[in-house]
Amino acid sequence: KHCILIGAPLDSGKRRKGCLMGPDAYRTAGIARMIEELGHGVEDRGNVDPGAFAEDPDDRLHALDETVAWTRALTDAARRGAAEGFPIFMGGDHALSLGTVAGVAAHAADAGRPLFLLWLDAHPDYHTPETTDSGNLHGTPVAYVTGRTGFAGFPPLEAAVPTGNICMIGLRSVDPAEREAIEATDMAVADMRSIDETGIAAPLRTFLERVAEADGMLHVSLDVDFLDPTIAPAVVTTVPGGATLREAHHAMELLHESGLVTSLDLVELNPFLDERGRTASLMVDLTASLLGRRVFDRPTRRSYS
Ligand code: DIR
Ligand code: MN
Ligand code: MN
Ligand code: MN
Repeated sequence: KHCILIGAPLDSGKRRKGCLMGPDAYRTAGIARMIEELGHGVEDRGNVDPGAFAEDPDDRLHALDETVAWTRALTDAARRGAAEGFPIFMGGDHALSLGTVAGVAAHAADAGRPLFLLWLDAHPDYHTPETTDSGNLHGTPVAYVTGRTGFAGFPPLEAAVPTGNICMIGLRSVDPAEREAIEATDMAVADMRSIDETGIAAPLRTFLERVAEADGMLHVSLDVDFLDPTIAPAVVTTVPGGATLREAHHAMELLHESGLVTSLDLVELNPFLDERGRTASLMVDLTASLLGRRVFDRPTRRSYS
């Protein structure tokens, strides 16, 4: 595998700052060295530049113009990255997926293959700019990439991801408008209650079988708040009752074994809130499992330097 690290220090998807420090936290935690040690190629393309954008006028939608600029730049970077290797987008908050998923979907369309999307998150991020109460655009990427209306000002989608190609795992904070919209779709959804009942492997295996049957490409979007806050405290939107360390590694190992994953987002890490880099290191460890590291019963505070 040729891994392409792409930094996306986007911090405009919500009001609390700090995600701009994410890409350098992953670098400091040794993400490139880890990838090399697993026997893959790795190239760090540095950080994407969003270009010029207007100041936030403090409207109902927070930092709209800035987020649109990032979406444009990241769509391009993702489309190119997906054509050239296995892109790993180091965030940055979840608004970065407006661009990364749009770009990867455009590449999949170029390649004549369907794109599937695995959303590992406490939240479905299925608001449109019209339904969001918070005005925080990090709550909207899944609506954008599936082609929902209400995204005036955003670049038109090259290729939409069908809702039937999406699986969400880890949900436990869903706003009423999102719930209603999701229930009207054929999206596969495993909330924490269903993980309690079936374990995390069951819904993931079912989804991976569908991806394999369709010869699909698979983008994984991993939000730090998918994880329980006791193991991953460095995120502003912590929600209790998240995935455990073992559930998360198990999911990553199943993804590796499937051989289906073609791109990855690491989002919502806020290193300013971290305890000695433990959340950054955990995200790097999970990426390692996704890329083929097998043994995970090890101390989480490990150094790659
Ligand atoms: C919430 C938060 N649904 C909103 N979304 C988050 O602001 O619309 N996603 N935190 O990860
Ligand atoms: Mn604002
Ligand atoms: Mn999210
Ligand atoms: Mn979330």
